[in-house]
Amino acid sequence: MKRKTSALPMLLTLLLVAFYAHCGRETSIADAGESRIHRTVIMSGLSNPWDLAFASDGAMLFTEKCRGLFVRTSDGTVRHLFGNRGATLEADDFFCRGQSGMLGVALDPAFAENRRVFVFMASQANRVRTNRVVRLTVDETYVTVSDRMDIIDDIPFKQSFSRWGRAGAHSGGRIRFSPTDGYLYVATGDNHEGRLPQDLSRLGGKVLRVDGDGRAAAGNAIPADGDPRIFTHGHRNVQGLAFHPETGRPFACEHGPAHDDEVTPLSPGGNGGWDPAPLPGVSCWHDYCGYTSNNPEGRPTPMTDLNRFPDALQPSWNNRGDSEGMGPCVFLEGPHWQDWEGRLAVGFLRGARIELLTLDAADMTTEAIVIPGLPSQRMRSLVLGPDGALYVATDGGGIWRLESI
Ligand SMILES: [Ca+2]
Repeated sequence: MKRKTSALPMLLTLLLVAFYAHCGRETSIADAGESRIHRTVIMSGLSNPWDLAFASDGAMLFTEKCRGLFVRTSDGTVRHLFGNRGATLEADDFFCRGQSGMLGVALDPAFAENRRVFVFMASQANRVRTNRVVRLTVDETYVTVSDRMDIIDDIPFKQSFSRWGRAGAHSGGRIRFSPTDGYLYVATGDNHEGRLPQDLSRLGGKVLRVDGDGRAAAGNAIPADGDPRIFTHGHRNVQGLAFHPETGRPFACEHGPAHDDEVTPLSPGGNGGWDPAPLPGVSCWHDYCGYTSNNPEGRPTPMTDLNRFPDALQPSWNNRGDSEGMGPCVFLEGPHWQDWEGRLAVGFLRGARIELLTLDAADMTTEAIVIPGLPSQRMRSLVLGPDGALYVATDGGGIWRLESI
């Protein structure tokens, strides 16, 4: 896209980059006359950090995919709260495989009073492994963890290797509380199983909406024979959940196959229009057409099939012709973001960047820009901190703080 440029801001940018390069781990980048970003490395050397959540006391909780849940308290102390051996509360059933493990983390909206933490994790408690949403209680000093309750224990997990990839693929895993309705939204994936996204009796390929006990939210608008916890269906592998700062509307940010990563505004009962099952006359390995074609015409299986599902949820944005591993997303809130306030920040894995989308009143994207000057990393988690800064977890093992200056 075109960006306003002139010699002076470009020169200032170069000077700032040169200045901060001498300051060690911090860099500061100007977007050619737009908002500026100052980056600080908060933590480094982590093992696949997957998600973050902040408490109002300054504590940062984070997950590592193959180790579990951790906290970094306001004095900088790091504790392993939940997961593998050595954690304050060990979970014998926890394991990591492929894309799955300890993924999303969210704090109860009333965390300051009830101390409840929620995580999304792979579990082998039963013969058929599943993904679960687990609720924990952490004391005020972050020393004890208790009261494990598995509020959702039946999110499908890909059991074994197939032509399409390893066990544990396409689990979704982001969890977020809506600041508007107070419910917990849970993103799940299609497990490389063709019939899962359109199957309203099972929880894969969906966005779920439940209360803190795992019960279906009121108003989920699913047919009587469907699972009442389902908020939207027909998804491939939702990796990001965000809530519009003015309307509260939930948005899903989703991996495409070889094409069409999508950002989709959601509505109760909505169908995302992904159906990787073979249509009559078509055959696909393991009955999964997610990387090929589900239709006799040979068109790639669409991320949003408006021919078959004319009422499907319309994506706000997609990167037609490519998939770059869209991951997390969050709206930038607060006047300190200047002209970036209200934009949707979207992180990419293979694409290794963060884009900012501008939405119109109908939630459609009118402009996308890249935050310039950030290191090229797989962006795994984006969260706004209580200080209004944007925190980023990368597959490279770092957690960054980005502030507008
Ligand atoms: Ca879709």
